[in-house]
Amino acid sequence: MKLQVKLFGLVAALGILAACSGAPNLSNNVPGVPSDSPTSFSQSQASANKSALVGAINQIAVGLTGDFGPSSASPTEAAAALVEKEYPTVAKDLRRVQLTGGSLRIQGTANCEQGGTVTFPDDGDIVDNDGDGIPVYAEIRYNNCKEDGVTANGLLLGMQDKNDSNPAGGFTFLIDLSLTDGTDTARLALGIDYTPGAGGAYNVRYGYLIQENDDKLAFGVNMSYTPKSDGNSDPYDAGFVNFTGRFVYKLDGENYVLDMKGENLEHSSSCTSTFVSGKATFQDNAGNKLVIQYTGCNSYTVTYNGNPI
Ligand SMILES: [Ca+2]
Ligand SMILES: [Ca+2]
Repeated sequence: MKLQVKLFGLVAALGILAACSGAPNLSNNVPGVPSDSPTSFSQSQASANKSALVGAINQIAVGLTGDFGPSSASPTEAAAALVEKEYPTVAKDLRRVQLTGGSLRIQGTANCEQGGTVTFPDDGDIVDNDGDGIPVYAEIRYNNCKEDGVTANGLLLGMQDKNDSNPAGGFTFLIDLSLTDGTDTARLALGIDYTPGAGGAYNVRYGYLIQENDDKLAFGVNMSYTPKSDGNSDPYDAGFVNFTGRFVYKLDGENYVLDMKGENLEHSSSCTSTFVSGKATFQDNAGNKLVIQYTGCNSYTVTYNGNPI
């Protein structure tokens, strides 16, 4: 399974897992569909912002290929890469607090350079009863950890098996960090709540939230994946994605909130950058629609109320 392989790689790279009594339910903290109310979205706004919206949909297609990012050894690097284009300051802060591979071997508690701690798992506490590689609960947590003038709190990484007696029981993955740098404050949350179904189908609640001072970028979907009936035994080389969700963009004076819908977006493992058919729709509070219609790998049209933009 691509998603699980991806997360396996992440955890293997870290080389550690933890168990924790009284573990929180990570699923509750996964950023879901944002609650912000949709706003108006004019044709000129659509033209000016279409690349960000196309990028958000293409990012889902890229995620299905199993690539978490160019530097999947580090969850903060993966998160930084995800927000690099829209949110360079947050990306920079994430990299500044990023731990080195060496220090990740430390178990227990480590002191941060300028105060505070990072709590790490203890190998001896790992619990994975169903042997699927997803621990019943694991986390790496910043506790007022100060490095390079940035103070970090929260989860650098959390993982949870939703049913540790069933390898097909699903899992949750969460990054949830608060960063402060002088008077600047930022929060980054990135989560995946995965529930497998029959025959390789699955449902995912996926979302991220990036806030810095008054700026906010948020994206959340409830998504289903259905394998394509292509005659082979691999459910993940081809399939269809459907979702509903919302996109929030409040950055650099630009401000819009749109409902999102994905319909029969076709994933093909031979295309690692976009969907190859199907459509995604962004709709404002007055029914105006920006539609991305995929016609092949790296081939799509973008329209606003039916007119190409
Ligand atoms: Ca497990
Ligand atoms: Ca197949």
